[in-house]
Amino acid sequence: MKDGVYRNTCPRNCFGTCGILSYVKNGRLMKVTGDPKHGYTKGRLCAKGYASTQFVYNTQRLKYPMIQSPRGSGNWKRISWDEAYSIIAGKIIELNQRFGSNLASGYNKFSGNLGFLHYAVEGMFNSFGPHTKPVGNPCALTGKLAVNQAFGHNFSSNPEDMADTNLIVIWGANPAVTNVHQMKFIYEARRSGAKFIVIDPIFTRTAEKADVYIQINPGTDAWLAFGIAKILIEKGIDDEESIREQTIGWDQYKHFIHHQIDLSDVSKRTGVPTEAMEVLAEFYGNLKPAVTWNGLGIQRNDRGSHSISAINSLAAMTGILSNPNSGLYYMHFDIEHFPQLLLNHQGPVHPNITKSRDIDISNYSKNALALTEPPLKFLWVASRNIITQDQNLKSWHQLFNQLELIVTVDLYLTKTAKHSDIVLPAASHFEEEDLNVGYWHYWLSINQKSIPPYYEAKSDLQIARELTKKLNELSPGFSNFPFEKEPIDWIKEELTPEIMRQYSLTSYEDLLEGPHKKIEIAHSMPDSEKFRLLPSKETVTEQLQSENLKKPLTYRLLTPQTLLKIHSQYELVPWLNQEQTEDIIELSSTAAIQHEIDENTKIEIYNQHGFIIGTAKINPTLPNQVVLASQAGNNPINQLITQTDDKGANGSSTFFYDSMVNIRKWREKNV
Ligand SMILES: Nc1nc2c(c(=O)[nH]1)N[C@H]1C(S)=C(S)[C@@H](COP(=O)(O)OP(=O)(O)OC[C@H]3O[C@@H](n4cnc5c(=O)[nH]c(N)nc54)[C@H](O)[C@@H]3O)O[C@H]1N2
Ligand SMILES: Nc1nc2c(c(=O)[nH]1)N[C@H]1C(S)=C(S)[C@@H](COP(=O)(O)OP(=O)(O)OC[C@H]3O[C@@H](n4cnc5c(=O)[nH]c(N)nc54)[C@H](O)[C@@H]3O)O[C@H]1N2
Ligand code: SF4
Ligand SMILES: [Mo]
Repeated sequence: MKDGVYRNTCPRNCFGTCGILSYVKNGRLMKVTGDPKHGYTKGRLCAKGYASTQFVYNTQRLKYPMIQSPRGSGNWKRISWDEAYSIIAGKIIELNQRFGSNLASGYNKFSGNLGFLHYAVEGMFNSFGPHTKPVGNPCALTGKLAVNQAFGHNFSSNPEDMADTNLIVIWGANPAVTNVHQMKFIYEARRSGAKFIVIDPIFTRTAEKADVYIQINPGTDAWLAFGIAKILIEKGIDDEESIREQTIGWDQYKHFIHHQIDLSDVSKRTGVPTEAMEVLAEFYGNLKPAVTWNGLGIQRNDRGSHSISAINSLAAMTGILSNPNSGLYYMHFDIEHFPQLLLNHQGPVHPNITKSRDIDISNYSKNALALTEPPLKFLWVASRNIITQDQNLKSWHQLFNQLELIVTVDLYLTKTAKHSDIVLPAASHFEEEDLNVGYWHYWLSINQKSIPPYYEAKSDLQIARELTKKLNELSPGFSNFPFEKEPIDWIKEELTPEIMRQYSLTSYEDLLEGPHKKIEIAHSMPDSEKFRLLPSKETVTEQLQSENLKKPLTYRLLTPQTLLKIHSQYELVPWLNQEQTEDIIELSSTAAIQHEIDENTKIEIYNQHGFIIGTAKINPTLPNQVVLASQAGNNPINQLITQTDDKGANGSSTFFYDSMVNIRKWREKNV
């Protein structure tokens, strides 16, 4: 690798998808800066991005393929890549012979690296023919479906435009922690006089910056949106005729709001005083253009889709459809406009089995355990830390017991890797080529290979290529993965003439000069479409029913994202020392008094799935019914979280923020 400056892109599951400049000398990454040509991130990174050298050259990174026996013993032995491939390919082929197909082989992959070439995992499995695969999205599906239902398509406004608005209302997002670049645009709007409102059960770092903070009971946002709508409708809507024209269901919606919504009832459910609703209605009614932001936080409970539908309807009736500068934000799925050739690679046809066995990733372990003929026997884990990030961990342990071979590809020996038979060291994004597109902003950027791989690390694509060769060596024609294709070939093929037009590229090389932005960003409504106002009476009845299923334990466990990690990633980076925050459990002053708990003492939170010990922090701003804890760490909080079998009203996503726990002082005898 030549000395010099390279263009990289941070591939984390993060709103930033930041452009990075990497400074390389003697094959070593010396430092990184933000890429000033990235028009959204504008030359800045977050602390995690700036700590890239420590992420790459971390003594705890995996250097070689390793095998442990027995599984879980910690008795790891270094093996060569060839040995690893022989064992893995041998198992896949043996299972194929035993069961007559590859359905006993499957993978679990999510969001460790979101670059296009990381779909090599899916491509590699597709190349064997029908197998067992995860479908869905444990992070964002509920909201995605709700946005689709309302607008008829995926839609999220252009984030740079947020600077030019007069009102910003954030429902359940915490950008000061999760989307740091966006704060710049919010501050810009505020400097020009915009009002900034945050609605969240927790007084977050974002709430600290707001003009108005509304503390809401978790899972009740739909009611608050109905309450605001009621005040607005009763005051009289200015341009009701155009709302009627642009929407489906206006009269029904208005009738519902007018007759079924009672403000004091809303106040009881949401915990929001009527005066606060009046203030919000005043802002929504008078300040234009206005921005409404559906955070991912509001859709992590079983009423998430209702909340987003109700908020979208409020945005629709207050200007999003008619005022081009008003914005509605969630996240966009423009990656789906690309060919995604690795993801969509077609494998060989099986004589009897027409398609792969899909299992919902939000309930993967339970669904996988239910599979028979054949049961799942081989699992490949990539870009995924199941043990810290997924739920239903008891079923996961049962599933692990049933599996004959577990392979984890990762940069670090994660908790999931420790439950595997074989670990394979993954390359960091500086050690491989890739192409990245945002899911928040609309920029496309390249990721150059800027340094040689750390020890024997390889990219997921390179692993797919090499495993394919081994499979075909042992069983000719087993896989049709196009292993001869180089990363650059895959990248160039994503850049179809239509994509080049959309991102105003004349050739791939343009991206080497800097990121490119999409020229036409979808409007809220195509001319032919109408916004579908919700709720209907049925959805509200359903919501009421789900509220009536009162959970037995008292405190709702909220475990949102934290500033210095991306989920379980960056924990081991010394510059981002996380030690102090790791086992902190925050509770309200009232809960502390009730359970006679003092600050900094050891406490336990528990439910039917287990218990977690931590250090109490009394947070006087926390609602009484909420306990707050961080993800990952040594003792992952997700042990207390399970997914209900109920798919919710709108498909399936994960209901991470629906878990209930109780609190007690820690005493040795509890254990
Ligand atoms: N630093 C950092 N940044 C990240 C990540 C990370 O791990 N670390 N992860 C990235 C990923 S994958 C994601 S999905 C995003 C998520 O980013 P956000 O959209 O900000 O979502 P969350 O962090 O899940 O939750 C945001 C807020 O929702 C609140 N909330 C919970 N329930 C409710 C409710 O019922 N109503 C309301 N109004 N609020 C509620 C929580 O208290 C929390 O403050 O962040 C991304 N960015
Ligand atoms: N309690 C609770 N749990 C949650 C959430 C919550 O709010 N509360 N949030 C949920 C959300 S929003 C999300 S998005 C999920 C995230 O769930 P995951 O996607 O499982 O989260 P990460 O911790 O980012 O784990 C990704 C793993 O991929 C590895 N990795 C990074 N780059 C590569 C690569 O190039 N190749 C390979 N093979 N591996 C790589 C990382 O080292 C890491 O171990 O977590 C969910 N879990
Ligand atoms: S973690 Fe997010 S904000 Fe930080 S550098 Fe990566 S993409 Fe940018
Ligand atoms: Mo996420």
